Amino acid sequence: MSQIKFPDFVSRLLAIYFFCISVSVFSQNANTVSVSGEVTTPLNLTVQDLSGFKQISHKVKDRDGKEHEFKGVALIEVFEKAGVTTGSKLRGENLAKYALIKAADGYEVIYSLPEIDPEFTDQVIILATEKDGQPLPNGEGPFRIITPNDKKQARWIREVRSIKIVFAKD
Ligand SMILES: Nc1nc2c(c(=O)[nH]1)N[C@H]1C(S)=C(S)[C@@H](COP(=O)(O)O)O[C@H]1N2
Ligand SMILES: [Mo]
Repeated sequence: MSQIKFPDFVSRLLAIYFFCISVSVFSQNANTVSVSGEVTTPLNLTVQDLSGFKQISHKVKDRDGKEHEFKGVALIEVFEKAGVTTGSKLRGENLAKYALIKAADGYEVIYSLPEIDPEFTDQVIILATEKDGQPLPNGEGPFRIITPNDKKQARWIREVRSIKIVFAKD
């Protein structure tokens, strides 16, 4: 009896083991946004983590002129949590830093830090997690950048996976 059941038990255990590994490998990146580079505290945030931040909404028109309400957190708050040079530290050489934002489809955009910092601008760029009261759908979320003052939507990067703070080098 046990001679027959033992290999069965082992193969089931292996199947569960590899299932768990693949779930963690494939879902971790899709469900989190990482903040890395020139930061004191690298972050890996879930939608759940961001729900603990102050929520900000922007009513904006999309590329087709249709109005949507996006909700999420101010990018500056995320940067402060990660220890990016913001506020009074955003001077001197730190003014040559930028945020490189990458999406699941390989699309990339950059923002300079003063575009994000409230000591330089009144625009509040958000890392949105909701659109019209719903979580962002597949292909758009779970995270999307919304830049209300940009006249083109090209930097409203969908499916954000990572944000890296980088020193511009020449
Ligand atoms: N990840 C990702 N985000 C993206 C793009 C893209 O190709 N990939 N295109 C951008 C461009 S050029 C525009 S105009 C808007 C279009 O947003 P929409 O699909 O919500 O209309 O998404 C922006 N965000
Ligand atoms: Mo576009």
